[in-house]
Amino acid sequence: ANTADERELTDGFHLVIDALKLNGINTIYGVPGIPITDLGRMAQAAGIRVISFRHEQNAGNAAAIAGFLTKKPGVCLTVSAPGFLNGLTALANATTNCFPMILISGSSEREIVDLQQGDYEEMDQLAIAKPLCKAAFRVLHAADIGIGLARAIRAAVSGRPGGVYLDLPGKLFSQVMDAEAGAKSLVKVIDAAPAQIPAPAAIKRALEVLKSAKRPLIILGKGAAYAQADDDIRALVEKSGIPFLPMSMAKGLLPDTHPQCAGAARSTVLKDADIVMLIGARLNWLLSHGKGKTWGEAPKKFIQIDIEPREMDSNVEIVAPVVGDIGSCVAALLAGIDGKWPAPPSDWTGAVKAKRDDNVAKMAPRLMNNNSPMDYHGALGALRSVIKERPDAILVNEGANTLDLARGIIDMYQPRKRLDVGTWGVMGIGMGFAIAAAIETGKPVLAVEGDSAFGFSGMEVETICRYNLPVCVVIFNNNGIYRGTDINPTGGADVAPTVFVKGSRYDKMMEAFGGVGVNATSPDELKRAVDTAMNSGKPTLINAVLDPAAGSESGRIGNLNPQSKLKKK
Ligand code: OXT
Ligand code: ADP
Ligand code: MG
Repeated sequence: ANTADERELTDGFHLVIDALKLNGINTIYGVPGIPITDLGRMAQAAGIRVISFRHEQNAGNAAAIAGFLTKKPGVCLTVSAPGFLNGLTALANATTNCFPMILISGSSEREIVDLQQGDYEEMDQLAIAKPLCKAAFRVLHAADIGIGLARAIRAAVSGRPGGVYLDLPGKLFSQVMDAEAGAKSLVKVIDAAPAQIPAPAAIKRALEVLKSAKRPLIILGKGAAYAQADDDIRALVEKSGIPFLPMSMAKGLLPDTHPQCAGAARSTVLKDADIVMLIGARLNWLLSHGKGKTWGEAPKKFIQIDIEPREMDSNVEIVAPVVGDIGSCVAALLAGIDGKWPAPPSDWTGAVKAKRDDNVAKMAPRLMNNNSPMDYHGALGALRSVIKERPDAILVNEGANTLDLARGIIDMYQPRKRLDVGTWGVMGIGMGFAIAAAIETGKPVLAVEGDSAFGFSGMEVETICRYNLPVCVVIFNNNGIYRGTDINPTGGADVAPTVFVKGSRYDKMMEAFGGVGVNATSPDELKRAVDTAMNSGKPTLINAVLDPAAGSESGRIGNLNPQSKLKKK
C-alpha cells in the first residue's frame, strides 16, 4: 500500500488509544503480553502513561485506587486467560468497594473459544467476569470501540461506582477501517456521572428526624470521601454540631483532631447514639450490620445517604432514606440547617468528649516508648509524627495488627489520604495502591505494611524503583501472620503455618533494584529513616524489626475466627 492509502486507514489499536485519550484517560496500569503488547507500546508513543507491573493483581489494584482518588475510571490492561484472572481479583475488589475501574483484557479468538477447540490462553472471559463486576462488555468490530469504551466509562462511574470488564479479542486490534469513519465512531462521554438530586421530601424527612435527636451521630464512609464534597460535608458537620465517626478510609475528611471527631470514642457513640446519619457508609460487617451488642440496647433510628437505592434497609430499617449523590444530598441538607439549628444536648457531646479524651490519654504514653525490638505502639507513635508533619502525604496500610493499630494511632488531616484493605479486608493492595497514589497525586506515599501483607505484592518494589516513585515502604516485621511465635505442636521440622523466616531483611530486596534499604530496630531509628525517605522522595524500604510476640490473633477482629468446640486433649 502506498503512504496515501495508509494515512486514510485506522485500526483497532489506534481506535482504543484515541478513545481513551478522547475521554481523558491518560494512564494505563497493566502487564504486557499477547495480544496487547503493541497496544501498550503504541499507547505510550501516543502520550499515555503506561505503567507496567510484575503481576496483574497489583496493576488492577492500582487502577482501582486511581479510580477512587480521581473519580475517573482507572484502567488496567491484561493479557488473556491467566492475566485476565489475575486482574479479575482486583476488579471484584474494586466493585465491592465501589471504586470505578475498567479491566481491559485481550482475549482469544471467539470462533475457537466458543467451540472449545483449545486456543492459546482459551477462556470465555466475558462469562467469567460478569458475576464479579458491575458490567461486562465485548467489542467485536473496530467500528464499535468508541461505543464500547463509552459504555464501560458510564457503567464504572455513574450511580454506585464499580468495576467494569471490557473484552477485546486479539483480532480486533488489527481490524482496519477508514480513518475518518473511525474518528467519527469515537464517543466523548458527556457528564459520565450525572448528579442525582435527592427528592425534597426525603431531605425534609431526614432533617426532621435529625432535629428530634437527643444523641445524634454522623458516620462518614469512603463514599463520602470519594464524592469530593469536602467543604459541604465539613460545613454540615460543623453547623449541626453533631459528633462524627469516620470509617477507615473516610479518616481525614475532617481532621481526626477535630473537636467533634468521635473516632476515639467509637464504642460509646455506636452504643449510645439515638439517631445515626450514614453518609456513604454501608451497615455491613464493619458496622456490625447496625444491630447487636455494638449498637446497645436503646432504640435507634437511621438516616442514610447513598446513591444506591437498594442499599436502604439492607440490614436494618432506614427511617429516612436519602437517595442521591452525596454532593447534592449534603448541599440540600445544609440548606435546611440554618442559624436556628439546635446544638446537640451538651450532656451528649460532653459524654463523647470525655470518652475520647480518656482513650487518647490512655494511649499517649504507650506511643512514646523507644523499645527495641519495637512494639506496635512505639513504632506507630513515630509514624504518627511523620504524618502530622506531612499531612498531605498519602498513607497506605495493610496487615492485621499493623492495620488495626495504625488506623487508630495515625491521625489523618486531609481527605483521601488513607488507603487501606477496604470492605473485604484484603491483603495485597499495598504496592499497587502506593504506586497509583504516587502516580495520580504526585504526593509522597508512606506504605505501612505487615510482613505478611507486604508479601502479597512485594515484587512491585522493582516497579517502584523503575519509575523512581516517592514511596517509602515500612514493613512491620514480626516474623509472621499476627505473631511470629507459633510453634509446630508435633515438634516436626516444618514451622507453624503463621510463621516466616526469622530475622528476614526485606530492606535488601529494595537495594537489589537500586532503592534505599534500611534496617530499623527502634522507633527513633525508624522516624529518622522515614523522614529521610520522605524528604528525599527516593524509593525506600525500611525493615522495622518488631517484637514477634507483640501482636494479637487477627488484630481487632479475632472474634471472627470460628472456634473448635472440641477440648484440647
Ligand atoms: O471505643 P473503644 O474504647 O472501643 O476504643 C476504640 C476506639 O475508640 C479507640 N481509638 C482510639 N483511642 C485513642 N486514640 C485514638 N486516636 C483512637 N482511635 C480509636 O480504639 C479502639 C479501636 O478503635 P477502632 O479500630 O476504630 O474500632 P474497632 O472496634 O476495631 O472497629 C471495628 C472494625 C471492624 C471497624 C475495625 O476493626 C476494622 O476496620 N477492621 C478491619 C479489619 C480488617 O479488615 N483486617 C484485615 C483482614 S485480617 C485477616 O483476614 C488477614 N489475613 C488473611 C488474608 C486476607 N485478609 N487476605 C487475603 C487475600 N488472604 C489472606 C492475613 C494473611 S490479616 C493477614 C496478614 C496479617 O499479618 P501481617 O504480618 O500482615 O500483620 P501483623 O498482624 O502485624 O503481623
Ligand atoms: P465504608 O467502608 O467506609 O463504610 P462503604 O464502602 O461501605 O464505606 O460504603 C460506601 C457507600 O457510598 C456505598 O454504599 C456507595 O453506594 C456509596 N457511594 C459511593 N459514591 C457515592 C456518591 N458519589 N454519592 C452517594 N453515595 C455514594
Ligand atoms: Mg506480621
